[in-house]
Amino acid sequence: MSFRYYNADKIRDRMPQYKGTDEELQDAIDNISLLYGSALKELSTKLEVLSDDFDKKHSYMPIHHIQKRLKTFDSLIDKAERYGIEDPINNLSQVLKEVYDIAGIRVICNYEEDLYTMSSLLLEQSDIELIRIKDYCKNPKESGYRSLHVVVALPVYLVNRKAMVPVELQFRSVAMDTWACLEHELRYKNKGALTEDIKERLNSCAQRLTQIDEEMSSIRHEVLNSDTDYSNY
Ligand code: 0O2
Repeated sequence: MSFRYYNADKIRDRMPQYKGTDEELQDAIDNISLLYGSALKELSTKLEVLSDDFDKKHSYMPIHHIQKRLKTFDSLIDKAERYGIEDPINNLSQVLKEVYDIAGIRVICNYEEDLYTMSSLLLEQSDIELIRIKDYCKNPKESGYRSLHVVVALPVYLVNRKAMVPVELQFRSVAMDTWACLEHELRYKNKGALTEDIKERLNSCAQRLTQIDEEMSSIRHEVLNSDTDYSNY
C-alpha cells in the first residue's frame, strides 16, 4: 500500500517550491508510506483478532467489514494548507504532527452498540494510545452524518527504531455507512454544492436511518432474549 503520488518527479511538477532534492522527497514519501501503511496493517489485524475472539466467545461477529486507506500525498498537502500550515511541502514534520487521518480505517459494524463494544475493546489494549474521540452518533453533524471517530496512536517497530503512528478510525453501522457513502458521492458529483432542499432531504434520510438502526437493535435484543441458544450472550 503506498501513496498514489509516490513519484517525486510528479510531485515536484505540481509543487516546484520543494527545496530539497528529488531523492530527499522520495525518501520522505517512502517513509510516510511505510510507517502509516504498517500502522494500518497492524490495526486492522488487531480488529480482526478481536472480532474472531468475540465470535468464539459469543457466536457473533460484531464487525461486518473493514476498509482501509492511505491519504494521497496531494490530498495530504491540500489538507495541511486548509489547516493553515505554511509551506507544508517544506514542513512535512509539522504536517505529520497535525494531520491525524493520513492512515484511516473504517470499521463497519452490524449494530450501533457494536461501535462502542469494538472501540472500547481496542482502547483497552496497552499499546494503544487514545488521541481523540469525536462522537457524531450521539451528536450528528449538521448534514446528518453519523459515525464514531477515534484517533489512536500505535507503535510500529522498524529495523532500528519504534515510532508511534496515528490512525483515524471511523466506526459506523451498516446504515450509517450507506448514508455517508451515498451522500459523499452526491456531494462530490455536485462539486460540494448541494441545494438547501437536497440537504434537508438527505438529513431526513439520515434521521430515518437512525430510527431503523434503533429498531433493528431493539428487534435483535428481543430475539436474543427469547432464544435460549443465546441466553449467555
Ligand atoms: P475522506 O476521504 O473520507 O478522508 P477535517 O474536516 O478532516 O479537516 P476533522 O475535525 O478531522 O477535520 O473532521 P471530522 O469531521 O471529524 O472528520 C472528517 C471525516 O469525516 C471526513 O473525511 C469524512 O470521511 C467524514 N465526514 C465528516 N462529515 C461528513 C459528512 O457530512 N458527510 C460524509 N459523507 N462524510 C463526512 P474527509 O477528509 O472529508 O475525506
